[in-house]
Amino acid sequence: LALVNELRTALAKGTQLELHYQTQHTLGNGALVGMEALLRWRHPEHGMISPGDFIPLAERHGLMSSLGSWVVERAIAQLASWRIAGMAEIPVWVNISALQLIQGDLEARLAACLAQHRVPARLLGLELTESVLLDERAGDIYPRLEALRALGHQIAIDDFGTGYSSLSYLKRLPIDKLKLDRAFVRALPEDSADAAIVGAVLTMARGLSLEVIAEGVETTEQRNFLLHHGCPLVQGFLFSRPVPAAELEARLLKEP
Ligand code: G
Ligand code: G
Ligand code: MN
Ligand code: NA
Repeated sequence: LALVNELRTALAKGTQLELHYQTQHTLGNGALVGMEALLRWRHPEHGMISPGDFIPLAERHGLMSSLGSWVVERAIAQLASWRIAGMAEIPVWVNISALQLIQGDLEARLAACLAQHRVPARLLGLELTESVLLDERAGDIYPRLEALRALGHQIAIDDFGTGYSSLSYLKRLPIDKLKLDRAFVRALPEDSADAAIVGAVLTMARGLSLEVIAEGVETTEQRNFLLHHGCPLVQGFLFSRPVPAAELEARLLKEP
């Protein structure tokens, strides 16, 4: 209970929360093409707390919607300051929780915040997990995604392959990208079942004109397997860990 009160205070003051950024690359030439914003809580006594630990707490205590808004606003403000500084324009992807979608005013909030900061929506990608997409409390997801894409956002299915989305969903939903969950990447190339699954997902995605980004790529063997099987994009410790914005700025200045 003490921790949740501290989280409430941190949110209100906006001081201990940070977004870290993990880069995303084209597999062929390693070009920087995107980054995922990942929430961090720098607690004065406990050190860095992972969202895996405090997001469930925020959900239980009704803080998730303010936390989600904080993330979106922080990411947009960061994009704005990078734009003003003349950095390369690299899209930032944020994780959207079920609650943010259920609330119903996500589209309006995003549009208002982007307009306020003069940031084009194409620079803010939205990652939704299969369970978020299938959450019936959000209503018919199809027009919601259409509206977000009409604003200019790109949409990715996060942790793809670990949820329950059916293939008919994939055919129907207006999305741009699949983020192949790192569970399928971990044992590549040795695990023949994972190799078969990854190969099949890549083939299917090509047929559906969906981009695939493989998550959790840690070794050159994994990278080579993915390259050989035509995976276009990667994210993982082999390329970069999630880092504070300041650490990324040097690289953004260097990119063409
Ligand atoms: O960065 P890390 O591996 O610690 O993230 C753990 C989990 O927390 C991941 O599933 C990630 O998607 C989730 N996560 C990280 N940042 C956010 C965020 O801003 N919003 C939501 N909803 N989830 C996040
Ligand atoms: O669920 P989501 O995909 O949003 O979670 C992203 C999380 O995955 C981040 O917390 C990040 O720290 C973690 N991650 C990113 N790359 C790697 C990697 O190469 N290996 C491992 N083990 N974790 C990773
Ligand atoms: Mn994600
Ligand atoms: Na994921």
